[in-house]
Amino acid sequence: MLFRSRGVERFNVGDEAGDVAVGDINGDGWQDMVGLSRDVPLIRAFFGKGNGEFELGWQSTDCTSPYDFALADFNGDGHLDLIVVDYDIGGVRIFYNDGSGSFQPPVSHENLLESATLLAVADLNHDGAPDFELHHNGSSATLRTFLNDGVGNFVQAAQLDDIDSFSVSLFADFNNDAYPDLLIAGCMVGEFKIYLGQGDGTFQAGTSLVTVGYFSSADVSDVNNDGHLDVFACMPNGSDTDFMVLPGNGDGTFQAAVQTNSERLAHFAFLIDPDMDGILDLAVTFPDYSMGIANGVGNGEFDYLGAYDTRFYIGDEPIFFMTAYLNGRPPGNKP
Ligand SMILES: [Ca+2]
Ligand SMILES: [Ca+2]
Ligand SMILES: [Ca+2]
Ligand SMILES: [Ca+2]
Repeated sequence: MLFRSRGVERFNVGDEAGDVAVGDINGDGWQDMVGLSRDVPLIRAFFGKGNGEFELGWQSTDCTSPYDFALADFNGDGHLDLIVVDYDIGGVRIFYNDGSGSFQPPVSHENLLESATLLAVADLNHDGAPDFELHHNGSSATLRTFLNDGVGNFVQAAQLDDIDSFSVSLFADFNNDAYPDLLIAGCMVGEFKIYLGQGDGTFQAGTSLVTVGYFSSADVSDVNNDGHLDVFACMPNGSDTDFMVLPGNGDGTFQAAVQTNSERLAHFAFLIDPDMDGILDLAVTFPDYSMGIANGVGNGEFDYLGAYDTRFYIGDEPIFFMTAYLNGRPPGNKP
């Protein structure tokens, strides 16, 4: 596997940049990127040219304290819209896409959840319209879900009050009933819980899967290729790092954790398949701001030491990471 760097291309979204979202915003078939800065505040979209290059396509300062964000078509017109959590209004602002890659001034939904900082988007009731959950990262956390009527009006469906502080949340269908389930894990205690979706935006009582202590990143995918979604976590612990995979059984239950123990420290790790052999590998970032690829074995274990053969420098303190087909259409031309 060979990554050919064209040099580091930097896309400035200001200080205190957060995550990045990828999707075809302007409808030309190429993947575009959105990023934001909390401090300025500033939101910017960069349009992909299909060859790995990007140009600034749109920007807005129409937000007071933006945190998390995502791309989804909230009004069902076929164009990806941008939803941004705004801490100051305790809610979200939705920038509707006019189809050319320009977003209209945002529609604000205020007072949905005080101090909201994080969101996840999924179609919770399977009606074709994306819904979302909001929660905040404080000492006591609450999570609320909101259902979309199909044109961008939202009503609260559920509230979970026993959320761990500093938690991540991911939607995935763990029991194969087509309704998104919710995985919530608190980064400090490291308790992973799933809440099975009931198809109406509400959930069954949470089930604790495992408690691992501090972890830096978590993900959901079928790591061991048995057709069932598994849970992944990267757990740096001072001098070395454990990678954990909880193999799912496809019915909402999980097997005992499979762990890869390393002898060296990694910061973050994310599941990707850069060599496209159908086995998920790990993109691992290291304390010297380089990253490498740890090859997946296919059973939930990883060849961690291999990551040292593929290291390349990416820049100061990488904390977020994602992969996408930036220089071409995804296989099968999936959206
Ligand atoms: Ca839309
Ligand atoms: Ca829905
Ligand atoms: Ca489900
Ligand atoms: Ca699996």
